[in-house]
Amino acid sequence: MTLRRRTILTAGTLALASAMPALAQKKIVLGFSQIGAESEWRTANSESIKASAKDAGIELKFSDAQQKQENQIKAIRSFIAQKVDVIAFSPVVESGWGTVLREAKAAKIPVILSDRAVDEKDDSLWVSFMGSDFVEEGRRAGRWLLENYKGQGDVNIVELQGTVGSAPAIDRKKGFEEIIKAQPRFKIIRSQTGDFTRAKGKEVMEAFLKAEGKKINVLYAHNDDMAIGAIQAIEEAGLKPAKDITIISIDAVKGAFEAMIAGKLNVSVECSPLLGPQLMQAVKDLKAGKTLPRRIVTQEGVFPMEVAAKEFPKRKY
Ligand code: GYE
Repeated sequence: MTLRRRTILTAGTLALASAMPALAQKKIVLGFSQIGAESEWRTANSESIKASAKDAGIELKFSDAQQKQENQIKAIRSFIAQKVDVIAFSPVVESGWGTVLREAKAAKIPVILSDRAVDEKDDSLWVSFMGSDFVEEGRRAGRWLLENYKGQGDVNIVELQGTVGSAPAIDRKKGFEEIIKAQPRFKIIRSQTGDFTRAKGKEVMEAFLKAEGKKINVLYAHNDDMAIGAIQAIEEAGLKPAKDITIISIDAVKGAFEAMIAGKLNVSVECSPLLGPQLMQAVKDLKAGKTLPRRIVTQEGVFPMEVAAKEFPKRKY
């Protein structure tokens, strides 16, 4: 009796062991469609995703859309054709995703939204959305301004918006306006897109300065890169950034910390691009049959100029 059981056990163990290499070889495949490389934030986000896929042993198919929605749609279709296990993407704009998301759903491939949201009524088209609360970031920028602005009288604000139609541009504007409307002396006198890039941020700030000159008291930029471009424009116009014009931006990338330490940027509201580890965890959880939370919100802070030098060595992006 004892002997027989031992024999059976051994045979079972052997069968399991021979199946192991085949199981171990079958890696989870994740297709990720990235927006592009428009900002320091985006570069850090891509690096985070690539590094954490490697750490997690997930096979990553990474596609860069060069900021074009049509390229993202093509990438997603190719992931469907390749039968990847999971698709994740950061939608450049909010609208226009219904058709391709229905194709993924029909192919039974789960979709995770990373960083930015879509504007689609049918929320069964994605399993989870992970990323920042952009409306709250806009509110934080607005609150900092109301609490810290020293001057008297009317406050003329110029706004550099992110990519037209993108979730962070829409929401950061909304959250900021919601807060500043409590004090009517704070007025947005000009608002235009700088497409989240340094070059456009500089170009549009030059136009603002030409049109409004010394009337401008505050610049609110939807990301650090545009603020950094604008700082150049302000200096070239013979004005002192962060002194003649108070500058508020979002992301808190290293470039912003350098600008704050140099006394040229007043505050940056944090938006973390380090979404890779939580994305890989979510992919693994999905494959293990778990249900993901519908919304995973990133925890973030606000960094004014006064703390920049102390915080800088701790920054990871
Ligand atoms: O703030 C900006 C980037 O979607 C949160 O995109 C992201 C934004 C980020 O280009 O720098």
